[in-house]
Amino acid sequence: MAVSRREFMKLSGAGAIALLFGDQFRAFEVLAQEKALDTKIVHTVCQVCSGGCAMKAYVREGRLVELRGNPDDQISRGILCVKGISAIQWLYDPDRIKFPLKRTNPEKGIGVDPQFVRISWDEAYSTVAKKFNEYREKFGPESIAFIMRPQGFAQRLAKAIGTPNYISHHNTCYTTQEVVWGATVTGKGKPWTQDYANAKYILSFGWDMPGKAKNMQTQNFLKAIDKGAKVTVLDPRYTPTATKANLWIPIKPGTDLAFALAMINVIITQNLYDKQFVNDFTTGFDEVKEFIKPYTPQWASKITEVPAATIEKVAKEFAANKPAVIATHKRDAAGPNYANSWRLAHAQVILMGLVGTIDRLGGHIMERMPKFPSLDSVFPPPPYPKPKAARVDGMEKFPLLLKTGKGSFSTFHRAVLEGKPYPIKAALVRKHNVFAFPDAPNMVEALKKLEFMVVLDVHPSEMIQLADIVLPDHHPLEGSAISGRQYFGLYPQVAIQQPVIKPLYETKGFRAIIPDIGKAMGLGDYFKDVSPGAYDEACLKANGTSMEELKKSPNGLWGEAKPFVPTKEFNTPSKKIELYASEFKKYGYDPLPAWKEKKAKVSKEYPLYFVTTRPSVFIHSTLQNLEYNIQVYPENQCFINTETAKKLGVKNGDYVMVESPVNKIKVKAKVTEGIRPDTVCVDHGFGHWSKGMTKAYGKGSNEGDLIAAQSAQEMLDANDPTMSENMNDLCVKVYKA
Ligand SMILES: Nc1nc2c(c(=O)[nH]1)N[C@H]1C(S)=C(S)[C@@H](COP(=O)(O)OP(=O)(O)OC[C@H]3O[C@@H](n4cnc5c(=O)[nH]c(N)nc54)[C@H](O)[C@@H]3O)O[C@H]1N2
Ligand SMILES: Nc1nc2c(c(=O)[nH]1)N[C@H]1C(S)=C(S)[C@@H](COP(=O)(O)OP(=O)(O)OC[C@H]3O[C@@H](n4cnc5c(=O)[nH]c(N)nc54)[C@H](O)[C@@H]3O)O[C@H]1N2
Ligand code: SF4
Ligand SMILES: [Mo]
Repeated sequence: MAVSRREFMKLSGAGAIALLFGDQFRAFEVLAQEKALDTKIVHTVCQVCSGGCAMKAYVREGRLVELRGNPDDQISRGILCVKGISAIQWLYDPDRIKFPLKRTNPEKGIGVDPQFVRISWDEAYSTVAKKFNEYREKFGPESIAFIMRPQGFAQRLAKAIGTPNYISHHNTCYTTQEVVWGATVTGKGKPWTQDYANAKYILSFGWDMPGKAKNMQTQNFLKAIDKGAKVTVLDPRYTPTATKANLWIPIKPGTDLAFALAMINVIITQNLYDKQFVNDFTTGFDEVKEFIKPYTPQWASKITEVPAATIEKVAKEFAANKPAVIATHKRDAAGPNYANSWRLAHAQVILMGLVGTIDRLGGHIMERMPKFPSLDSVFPPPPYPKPKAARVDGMEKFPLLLKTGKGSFSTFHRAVLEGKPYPIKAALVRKHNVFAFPDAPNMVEALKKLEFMVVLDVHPSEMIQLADIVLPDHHPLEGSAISGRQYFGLYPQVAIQQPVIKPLYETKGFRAIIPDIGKAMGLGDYFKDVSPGAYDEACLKANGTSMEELKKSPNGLWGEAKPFVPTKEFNTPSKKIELYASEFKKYGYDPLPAWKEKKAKVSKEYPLYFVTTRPSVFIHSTLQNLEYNIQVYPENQCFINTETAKKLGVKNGDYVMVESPVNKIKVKAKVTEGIRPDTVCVDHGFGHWSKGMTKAYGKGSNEGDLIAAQSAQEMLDANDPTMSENMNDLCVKVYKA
């Protein structure tokens, strides 16, 4: 960028304040308005986070100058968050990967220069094909792992190769919730539509989407507050969400389950539940009634350190203020953080079942998305070879998770390091950086052990530094797709994602790259006629529209608003919300969320609880390389209570060591009243060591280095169906660096 942030702020003017730190980015708006006449508007979809906000891109003389929310979109409603607006800087970041690259330095590791040289796409494809085919023949197809989000085109390639090893990050993210909602309500996963705007009472067990600038959730939350909703937040930290709450309860980490169980106890014993809803739409009430007897507020008070009267008050308010909702997204206390988190997710379903706000306005809504056919139904493949081996990560032993096709992480890198049950030789990686894995240093060791690694990325990430072949993906603003409004779907609506400018470099779209690799490997039969355009067209056709119609749409959207009709049947074996989960029972898990403690306890050696969060201006380890974002939040911090800091002789701004049983990191201390004295918090996403990321390099540390990687056996012993990585279930010590 040619102008400094200060100049940009001046340019943007005092009145142009946008959502959460958006002001400095709003300078683009001024530029756009100056020459409004020359400006072309392209409708597309934000892909910075999974939110999928539809947006309008303002393009002048071939250059993108401004991004705004699309006002007709259910999700963005005309507003983008700070991360979405940052996509402009990301698109034009000179550090981007510009063409395919080949590693010439056989040595790999942190601080080792890969000595990449530019190659053609043809050379890249033929090298990948030759190597993958070699490993397939010599060590079996299972020796090739895919590390990427589940995606139809890539899943087809994995199946055509015959490898069962399709690994994704989700058991650090949302599989806890996914499995529990699947078993008790939806038959598939967690619904991502929440009608917070119409809720009268919002209860958060660590939910803090306003702190993450999650657009649609934050907008709806703020609307509810404007309409007078009451908000109660349980979080060991004083979060941005807590600043808006009527009541903030700095709960002891990992004890929310006790709080939730006691709420169920109060609501049932005091007859406060919605009898009609419970009767018509749930099963298992009698079992819950019996099960919940010992879990009184007095009992929970001892565990949570919250007065029994407060627990009782929250329970009564939750039952009395209809509709009441438990705000939850992915990694809050019901996410993959503690050994008991999946039980908390279940207790939350029970609580919302008792007050009747599942698939009702003001509550969690099973999204009314357009139904897109699977790739295999549009382009029936020749028979796939049967995988000859079980997955290396042991996921078959977790059948409810296996059904979701998502996970698993730590068990993967342990398997690679140990070479058991068989060696993994090669990997194809996309949209995953090394910091996503718990115990990242050992993940790096595992990846170093691979003989051949292909990475698709936009930025020269740490994963890229370990690659043998680098394939440059289009930046999301250069790509094409259709989006089904998964993150807020009150009615079926499709948004078009299209290139806002011509690709700047020699990049290709991911869905075009995958069939090309398949064809180069001699697996062309699986990719006959398979193209992103043809597939998108089939998805639109299935919904009664076409690409031509969508392209002609004046707002880039298809689908009329429809009145909300509440569901009468849920997708469980009984067709009801299963408070007592028959699916859990069937697979040998607790059918009711009996109290279990979190795993790690504070000790003399590790006297502090550890929690994580992430700043609003980044998405995980992405966006740190943007000049303005990194200026707003230059490095991650260890949030520590004033009293605790004093005892440790730590002042605000000092560097401290945070040490866990597996590792230690150095971070800046942020001394604050806004956290429990027995807890510290370090934000995620920092510690970039790739020199290609010139602006992010060397800033902060990776908090995940402190987190132990579990084995499949440890996960089995915990009898947790979700393979949770228990990302906050550890204790640490802190001392001056
Ligand atoms: N800006 C930004 N937005 C993002 C992302 C991003 O990286 N940056 N990532 C996106 C993705 S993929 C995800 S999964 C989400 C993640 O966002 P969140 O789901 O908010 O997860 P975290 O940021 O890990 O924050 C966890 C919260 O749980 C609290 N917590 C920890 N332990 C306990 C406990 O025992 N009890 C209670 N009550 N609270 C506890 C922490 O204090 C913290 O507030 O955000 C999404 N949005
Ligand atoms: N320690 C710790 N670990 C965590 C978490 C935590 O809080 N703490 N959070 C967990 C959670 S919730 C999640 S969702 C995961 C996220 O983990 P990741 O999905 O790995 O997130 P990032 O670290 O942002 O890395 C994403 C990579 O994909 C690249 N990328 C982004 N967009 C594109 C694209 O369109 N195409 C291609 N080819 N590449 C792209 C980025 O440049 C970056 O290198 O991390 C998990 N791991
Ligand atoms: S919430 Fe922000 S980053 Fe996510 S899709 Fe919407 S605008 Fe983009
Ligand atoms: Mo996530």
